[in-house]
Amino acid sequence: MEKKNLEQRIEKLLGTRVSDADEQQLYYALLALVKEECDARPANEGSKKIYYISAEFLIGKLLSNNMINLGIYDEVKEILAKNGKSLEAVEEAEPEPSLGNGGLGRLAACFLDSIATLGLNGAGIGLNYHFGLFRQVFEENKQKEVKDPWITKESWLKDTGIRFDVIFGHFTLQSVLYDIDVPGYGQTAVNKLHLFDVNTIDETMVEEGISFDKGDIARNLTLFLYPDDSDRAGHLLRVYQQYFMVSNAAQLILKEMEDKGYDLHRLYEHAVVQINDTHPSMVIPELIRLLTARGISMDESIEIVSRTCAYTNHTILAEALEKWPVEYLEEVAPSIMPIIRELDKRAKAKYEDPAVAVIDKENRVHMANMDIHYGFSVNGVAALHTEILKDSELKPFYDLYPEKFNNKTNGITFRRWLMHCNGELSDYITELIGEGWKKDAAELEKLMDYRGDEAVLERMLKIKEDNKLCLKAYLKEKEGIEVDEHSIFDIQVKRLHEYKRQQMNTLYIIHKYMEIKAGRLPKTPITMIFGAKAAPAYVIAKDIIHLILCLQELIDHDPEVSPYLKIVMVENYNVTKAGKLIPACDVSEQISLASKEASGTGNMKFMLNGAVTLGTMDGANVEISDLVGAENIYIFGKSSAEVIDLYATSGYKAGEYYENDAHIREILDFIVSEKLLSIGDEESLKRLHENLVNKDWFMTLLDINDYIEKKEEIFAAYENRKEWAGKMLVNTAKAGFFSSDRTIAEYNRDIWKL
Ligand code: 26Q
Repeated sequence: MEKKNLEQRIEKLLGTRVSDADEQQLYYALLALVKEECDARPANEGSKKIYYISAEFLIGKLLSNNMINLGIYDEVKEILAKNGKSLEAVEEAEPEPSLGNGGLGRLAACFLDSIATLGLNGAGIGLNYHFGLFRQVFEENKQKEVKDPWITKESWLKDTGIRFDVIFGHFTLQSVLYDIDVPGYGQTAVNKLHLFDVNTIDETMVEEGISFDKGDIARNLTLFLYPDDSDRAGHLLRVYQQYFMVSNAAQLILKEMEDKGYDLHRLYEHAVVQINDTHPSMVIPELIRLLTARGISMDESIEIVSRTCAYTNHTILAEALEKWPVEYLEEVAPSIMPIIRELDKRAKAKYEDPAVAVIDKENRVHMANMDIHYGFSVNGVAALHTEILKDSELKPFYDLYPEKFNNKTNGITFRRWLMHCNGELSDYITELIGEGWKKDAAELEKLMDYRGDEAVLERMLKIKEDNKLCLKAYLKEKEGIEVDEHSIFDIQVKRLHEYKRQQMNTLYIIHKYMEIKAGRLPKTPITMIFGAKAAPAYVIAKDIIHLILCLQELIDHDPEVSPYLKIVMVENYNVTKAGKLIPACDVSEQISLASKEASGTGNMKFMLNGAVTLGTMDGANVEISDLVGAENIYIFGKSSAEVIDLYATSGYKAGEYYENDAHIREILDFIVSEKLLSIGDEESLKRLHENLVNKDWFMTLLDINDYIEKKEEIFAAYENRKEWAGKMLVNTAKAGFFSSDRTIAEYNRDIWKL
């Protein structure tokens, strides 16, 4: 970009002087500038293209990241500053697109950034949800869901003019394709995120909160991401969304292939489809359908598609492995049902084991099973996760197709999760080791040379303190919450799920509260920060949020405890808030029940920003632990092998821990104590207490004592500031492995072969 013209270009787009414009005007002008700049750049080319299909792309705000990638961020910041404006204030004007739930969606967004940054010919394909995930508000210490519109008159969306028909059982809808540009860091070419929508969508049909008529598909199809799925209408709507997404994807892919004049008999030489969890799995039968409709035989079509599609598994939780009743598919997508039956017939003819059937005895289609038989690659998202898939969860498949299985440990884009969210640390790293790490994250290892350098360690501590001050100001402004920047910032932010065990962290807080009440005070005050949304129909998850909020209120009003312990539950945790919280963190809570967190990616973001992990040997924590060494991480709890064994033998009984351990009993009973019942909702607190004592499916009590002990240990370690700074430095230095550039390079080397 013509550098000296930048200010003039912005003023032309503004129609006024920068100094005279407000933040909203500046946002729109910069949005237009970035879009113009992307338009002027070529697309990545190549004889083969990766199509990353995903029901979620949790892209977050794009302005600053796109400017970083285009190389104009610093200059725009300066231009604004010169005119008395701050880029941070302009960022506030951008609405955040919440087009994902959590890890899987955010991973897809990081991958798009890295695919573009590596200059690979690729595109994302998904849906243009008008409201995305709900916005969370707290009322009476409970989560309430409200819609979260993000599409304003001017936005990142560009109408491509491309339209396809999608034929459902009872009607046909026409799609509208919007594109969002994806510039890579330091690249001239730009990729696309393709988001399909329907032109009949009706935003006015949303009633109270996030409820709407689930039956009116033409008007509701792309209103929300995964609406409440507690009933049949909700399930059907999800299947409608999925088929709409993949039918459009398949039509777009074949159109691009035909436009280029490629021979569809050799589709796999020019296209590779990555199926992000099972949500896009119907792309397999849909592609087969379209190929047979073009005159290619069924045998050959199956062969072609099987050589084109690859599947990524993100979870071993049974409830997340999709199995759709044949009856639903008959209603939504009758044209692919004969193909799914054919795929099932062929699989059954080859393999008798009912565990690998595509259609099971209850007449449900197992999406993952279809993906594994009719795809050429199956990958897990962290080393441990892939081993668990091979050894237990997908063992029957591993026995059939060992060559298809591979691991791709997740990663994160350092452009957003360091350069943008933690400018001070980024600049300091550059001062120490040069610019190279921005293109090759492995170079962060060079920081290891400074482990014994007191001045460097001091500076690391100073930067952390500055970031804590920034967060303090942000929380004060946004949530009206006052925190002590001299306290330890202990943070657990992620979706609320029992397996992630926010409840265990909460039980620790009760423990600490009782300690303080008994006069045993922490050396340094502790601030426990949470951020988490619960699925609207997930009752126990909402009960846990309620407990955290009630404890927050209790402690805030207790002058004996509040100087030493503070709970902050941030409202509506999202990508933007993650960017503010992560740089300020001292202790990163990664405490899932071993074997249950496929990878985690928040753990990587915290580590990169110099937080020390308190975690179980689960997901990517295992790899973090290997990288930083035992002195620089705090690991506790039972191993995945022990946990898997406990499930297999039904060997865990929460009630026994409750009966036999007086301290555990005391902590748990506090949930239904007079003190809490006078603040909170009796039904909710009693239900949670009862669940923990009698069910506790994710084994909180199994690890609680170990956890309390380790947490005391990590807090004690914090007191030795110099040693702590050394741990921070090692964590940042070793985080290079978790760059999504590395992950994408591996996908390309082993799977996509572009
Ligand atoms: C499936 C069927 C019906 C309804 C909903 C779903 C559904 C929706 C979303 C199932 C799964 C998801 C999202 C899963 C997810 O985010 N998994 C996370 O993926 C990350 C990226 O690989 C990992 O780091 C996390 O460990 C994993 O939990």
